[in-house]
Amino acid sequence: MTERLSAEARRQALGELPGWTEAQGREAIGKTFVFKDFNEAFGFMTRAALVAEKMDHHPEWRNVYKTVEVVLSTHDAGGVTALDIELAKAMNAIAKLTPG
Ligand code: H2B
Repeated sequence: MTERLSAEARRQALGELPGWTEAQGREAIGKTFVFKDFNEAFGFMTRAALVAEKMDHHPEWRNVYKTVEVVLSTHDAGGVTALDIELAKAMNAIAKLTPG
């Protein structure tokens, strides 16, 4: 099983992940993505979903119109692991491809 990152390792990883912060009240990381409109937001979610499914690692997320709130944690490990960092990086890369 993938290991939980220490608080220090989490901080270091977050330093290289623009927009991602520690989630409040639980061991997880989060980011709110804001797009141009619903079409861009849902396009992002569609691309991210395909990556997540391939990784067998799935986001908790909430979409309201052009905003997508994402929280990542590894439930099996009870915290943040390298899988969350990898998915967060992929989401940032996907969002960059999305005009808006
Ligand atoms: N996604 C996330 N975010 N955390 C997990 O612990 C997790 C998952 N576990 N997707 C996977 C699926 C697990 O339930 C399956 C059985 O591999």
